[in-house]
Amino acid sequence: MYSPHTYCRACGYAKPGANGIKSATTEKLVEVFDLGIQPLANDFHRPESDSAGYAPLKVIFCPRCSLAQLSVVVKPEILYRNYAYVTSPSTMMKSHFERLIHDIRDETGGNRVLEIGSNDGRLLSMMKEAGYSVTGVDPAENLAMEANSKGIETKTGFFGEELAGNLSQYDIVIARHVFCHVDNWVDFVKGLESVSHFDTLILIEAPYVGNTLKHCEFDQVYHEHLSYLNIQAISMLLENTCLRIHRVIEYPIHGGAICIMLRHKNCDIPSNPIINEHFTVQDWKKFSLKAHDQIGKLSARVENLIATGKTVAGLGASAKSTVWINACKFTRKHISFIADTTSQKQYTLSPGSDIPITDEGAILRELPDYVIMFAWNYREEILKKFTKAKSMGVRFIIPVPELEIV
Ligand code: DWN
Repeated sequence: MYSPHTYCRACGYAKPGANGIKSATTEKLVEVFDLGIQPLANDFHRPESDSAGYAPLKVIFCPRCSLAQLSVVVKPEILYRNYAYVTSPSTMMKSHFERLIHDIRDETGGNRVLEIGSNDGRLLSMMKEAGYSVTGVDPAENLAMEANSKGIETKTGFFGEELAGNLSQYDIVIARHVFCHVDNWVDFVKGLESVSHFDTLILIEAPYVGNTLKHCEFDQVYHEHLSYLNIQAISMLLENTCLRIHRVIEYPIHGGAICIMLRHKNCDIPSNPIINEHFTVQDWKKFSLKAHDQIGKLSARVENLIATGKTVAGLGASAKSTVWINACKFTRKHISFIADTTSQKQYTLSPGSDIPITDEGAILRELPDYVIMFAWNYREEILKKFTKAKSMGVRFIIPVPELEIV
């Protein structure tokens, strides 16, 4: 189900035989954060079917390029062949896509778009409406079928050099929240080189490790997220390729993401100044202490609420919710249900627990005393949506960046 990951996928640190080190290297990646053996964050399954399994959830740190990465790689077929996460239909996501398309237009007049990890085609549908010619690639058969049924041409498969060889070249290549899910970055970048020409704009968007550390967003650590993106690691990864970092933009989506724009080295459009960053083992050790403190705080708060006869539910069966629930060892005794808009998650169980996922209407039907907002990254939109429930006494527990009750 999973294999060990022992050397840096960006700069090759600790890779035996790399950089002329003939014998087994004495270099070692540093363990910085450990949540123990955990279920797969998106393994929402019906009570009668088996779970996909469990794997160690541990972050290791590269002292050369500062890339934080997981100590194991779960087989991608297990994680993505039938994927439960669909791009959010939220207003916040729509606004983000409008901003992204605006920033792309600012950079290039190109029209042919390839999106890698295109999910159900939500972004590509918007770009098609804006006049772009669009193609998607996604390994999830269920999502590719959904996108194709909406008229968004989507190829099923894992992007890399081989799959890229069957594609043409594009003016714009987008990889949103997929690059950090990939184990073999060298192969992925070879694929990017193959589908791009000297004038192509490439966009890699991912949660930024600076925000993960700053706001202690430890619930972003799960088996899909093999790496926690920093710029220095990308810079070192690209050294022996025909690509360079062109511009970095920060976006508020998903708890604070960055979009690293790449261009070909022989493209004469000048690069923009890059964010200065420096992450250390100490930053991660501090993060780990804070994360375990946050876990203790939410766990104690919920235990206290149920001990005093209060009812607690959840909102947002996100991958992040799975991390919280298993780290706090919550069961149905603590959280009676989690409400979610995603149809394929409803009437399943939260991975690793007996907590049922149901539809959002349950909040108004059951009127729990408290609701843990596991989709805290959509805080404002959710609080607006549940104004009526709040007026009827429901209070929201927001766990990130600090435990807060509103
Ligand atoms: O990288 C990834 C990010 C981009 O998305 C993937 N590996 C998995 C996924 O992570 P996530 O599941 O934590 O993403 P979200 O978008 O934070 O999940 C939000 C969940 O909350 C969804 O299941 C939808 C649900 N939701 C809801 O029920 N009511 C969301 C909103 C805004 C709502 O009003």
